[in-house]
Amino acid sequence: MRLIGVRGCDALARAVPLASVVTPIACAAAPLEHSALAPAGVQAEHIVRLWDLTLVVCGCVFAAVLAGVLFALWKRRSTDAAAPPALDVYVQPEHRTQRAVVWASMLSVVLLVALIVADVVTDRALSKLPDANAVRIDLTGWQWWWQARYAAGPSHGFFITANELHVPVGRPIVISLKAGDVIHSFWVPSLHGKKDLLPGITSTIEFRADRPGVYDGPCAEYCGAEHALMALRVVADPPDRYAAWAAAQAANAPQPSDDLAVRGMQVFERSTCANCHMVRGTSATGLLAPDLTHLMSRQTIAAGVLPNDAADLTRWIRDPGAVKPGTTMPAVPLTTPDLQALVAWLTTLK
Ligand code: HEC
Ligand SMILES: [Cu+2]
Repeated sequence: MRLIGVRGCDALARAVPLASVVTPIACAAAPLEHSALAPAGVQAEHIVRLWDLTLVVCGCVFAAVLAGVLFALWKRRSTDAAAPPALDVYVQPEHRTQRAVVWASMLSVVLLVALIVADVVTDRALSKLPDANAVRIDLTGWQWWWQARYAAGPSHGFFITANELHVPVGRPIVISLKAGDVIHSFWVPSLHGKKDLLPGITSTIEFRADRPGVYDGPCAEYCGAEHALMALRVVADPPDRYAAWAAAQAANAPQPSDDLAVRGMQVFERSTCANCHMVRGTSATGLLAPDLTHLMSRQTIAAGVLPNDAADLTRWIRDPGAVKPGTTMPAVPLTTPDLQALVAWLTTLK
């Protein structure tokens, strides 16, 4: 049973005007998938099977109850309203009705127990994903963005990125979830159910993407004013593409070649940007904000709020609070030529 297919961009933008603001890039590139009913991995499949079973059982019970009510109403209407009420039922109990109630109650219990069993079986299946050869990622939720640290792999070193996870198709992914400030919730419905990120506690979630795609994961626990502007994206790539992406992420930022970009890098290094942001290969080593070493490899900035291009980078840096009121990134006073140079350099961070 698949009630909703893969979410079409145009249809989505029409149905939810805000979504077109929050996920502007999705429509230009691969469509963003966001449906627990169209699973893209084994964990989401277990969950959709449980959902299908629950829907069928509850649907049948609902239909049966409705049929019973309609039958009773119809029977009531067909009796003669003028006739005196039959009081003998109070003397001689209605054995047929009693039996029907007992059977219906027993059936309800059996169906509820069956659903509980299905629930437990699903839970056990979810915990059985083998984690040999897993990709390990530490994900921290911050108000209002996601920081992802990838453990070093056989072909690449440790690296940090933000808001966009890449994962290889067919390999288990083990994510340690932490909250930097308040409670957030990881929820990529095409791949798995929800898991909260709790301050002071590390939880884990394991899943596997079984087909390539771009999966949408809005923060699923109210975490403050910009909770709705805290999108995570999981890009599932074929293994070779993933390997190339990871190797590129682990490399240092390219050295700027033209004068404008060199000047932009100097502006970044000597202004407050470098206190919060890290760009490996420069003197900027801040860890309070998204790692910008390979900024341009991401499709969006500010956790899915703006497309990642020169115009929107300029708009963001000039006044982050206008785009995302309450964000901890301040508007850093810069002259227009400095800002232009800065953006020119940022766009070289491929
Ligand atoms: C006080 C710390 C702080 C300072 C200073 C700061 N930023 Fe940020 N920056 C942040 C935070 C936090 C975010 C994430 C905001 C969000 O997505 O909600 C961010 C996001 C960004 C992004 C988007 C990154 C992404 O992948 O989404 C860019 C680009 C950026 N900052 C550039 C700059 C530049 C350039 C400067 C200096 C002019 C600067 N920042 C100064 C904290 C800071
Ligand atoms: Cu959140």
